[in-house]
Amino acid sequence: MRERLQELKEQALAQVTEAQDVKALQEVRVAYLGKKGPITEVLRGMGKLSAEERPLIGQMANEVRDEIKSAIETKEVALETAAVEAKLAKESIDVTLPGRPQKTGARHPLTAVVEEVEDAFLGLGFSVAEGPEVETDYYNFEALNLPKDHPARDMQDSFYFTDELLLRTHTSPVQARTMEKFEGRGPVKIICPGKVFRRDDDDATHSHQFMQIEGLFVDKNVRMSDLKGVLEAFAQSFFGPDRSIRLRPSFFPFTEPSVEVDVSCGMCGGEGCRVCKNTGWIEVLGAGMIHPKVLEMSGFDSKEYSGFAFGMGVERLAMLKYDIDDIRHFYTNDVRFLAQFKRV
Ligand code: 2U9
Repeated sequence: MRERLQELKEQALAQVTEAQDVKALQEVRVAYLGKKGPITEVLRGMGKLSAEERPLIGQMANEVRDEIKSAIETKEVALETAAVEAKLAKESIDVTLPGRPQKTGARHPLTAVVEEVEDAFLGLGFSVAEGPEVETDYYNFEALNLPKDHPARDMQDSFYFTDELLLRTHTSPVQARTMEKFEGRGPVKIICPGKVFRRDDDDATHSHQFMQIEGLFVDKNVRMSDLKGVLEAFAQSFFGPDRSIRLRPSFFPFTEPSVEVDVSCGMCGGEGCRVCKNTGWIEVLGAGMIHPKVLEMSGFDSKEYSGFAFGMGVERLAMLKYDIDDIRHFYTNDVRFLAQFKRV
């Protein structure tokens, strides 16, 4: 029986040494130490032994079992450690390698310009207001003193859905809607950026969809000098502190008096060059004192309140600021164009 136990021990330990994975070890465990294994069998057969031999064989069987068990455990730990080490080696990262550059996007130049204009006006106490792109005839035209026979109301010039609904042709209806909400009590001091739509053939300077920023300030005692001060502060914030503005008479149905606002040319400093067509000035805005009829239609008493309003095209601002020669660049999404507006 001693020889049998010795033989079992050697066989088991040899198999433990050979085992390449935990599964093989498990098989050795079951084969030698399991309930139906040879060592259990030896222990069961001890009844047939003499009284002297029984404790000796019993002790030996226990020792063999413990030795096999401990060999399995030691090997198990070794296999697990080896597995972890192999995994770590496979997944190791060389932190000294140069990183892979990630491609980042950039704000669209029109978004960047809208945000710059917003910053300038927020600094002057204005808030940003928004409204629907699909408008009613009333807010788009009627409330702005655009008479029924005005060319802007021509079916050929606007995108109509029905007689009453169209894509807004300017952001002015947002201002009319906002004034209405104030129920005749000022001040109202807002700018309204957004997309507008006009039936135009697209070319280098025209687009059937473009962006506008309009604004107004309604309160008691608002004067033309307030208009000039605000627009000069805006021009200097957006184009640079060395710029000045000038006003020229104009006409809009929603303002009286109305003006065109020119900004001094940044290229030649007012001397005259190709950018300003030798005039020293560049036209950038339209503005004026809000027509009393428009104030009244939006619920303000024109004897008590007055206000100024202004409007500008965002693409034109961007084209002037970044020397872009074709409005279609903003809408064709060529990354070679867009990537130039990345902030570093
Ligand atoms: C209300 C009252 C008055 C908005 C104004 C302009 C002058 C103007 C154009 C400039 C270039 C639009 O993008 S553009 O074609 N805009 O010249 N806009 S005053 O006046 C308003 C608006 C709303 C209730």
